[in-house]
Amino acid sequence: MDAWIGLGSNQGDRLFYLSRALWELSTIGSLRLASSIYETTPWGVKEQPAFYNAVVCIQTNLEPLELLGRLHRIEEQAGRQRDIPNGPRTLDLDLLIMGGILMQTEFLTLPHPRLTERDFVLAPLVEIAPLLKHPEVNLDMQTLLPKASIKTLSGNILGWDGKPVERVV
Ligand code: PH2
Ligand code: MG
Ligand code: MG
Repeated sequence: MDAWIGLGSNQGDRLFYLSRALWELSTIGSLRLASSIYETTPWGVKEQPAFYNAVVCIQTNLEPLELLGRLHRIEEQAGRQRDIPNGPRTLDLDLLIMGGILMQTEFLTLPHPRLTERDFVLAPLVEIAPLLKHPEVNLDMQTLLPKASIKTLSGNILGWDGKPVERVV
């Protein structure tokens, strides 16, 4: 099943944390797609450093809660502290969409409940999967991005080598 995962970092060496997470994710499933890295202004808690955000797709046979556990372990390895909600973090891995699964539990909601609002998730998704349908609202990513209420894109886009790339989403 295809699992779409959002990556974020705004503490320490952001490129290092994202790159190591990309590697770790490639050991969990087979890596199918990875977006560029978007520098974004923080949403939620404003007084914190800018984020690097990206989205990747891996194919995996894991169940959603198993995959979530693996993501948490990778976050912990990156020294992630869970203290301030929406506050600074070395690494955040969010399970966004898994196949067509709709689920709502104490531990995990799929698709991610704030996915449709956040341009820092939708812009990288539009880059790699413009026609991917949100399994609940049934609209594709390129349709959802212009409607996003949370606007954080700074215009700076990097490749995984850390060098700027030009891409219009
Ligand atoms: N993540 C948050 C809170 N705010 N802002 C940006 N720009 N990017 C994020 O990934 C982000 C955020 C909570 O996970
Ligand atoms: Mg998270
Ligand atoms: Mg998050």
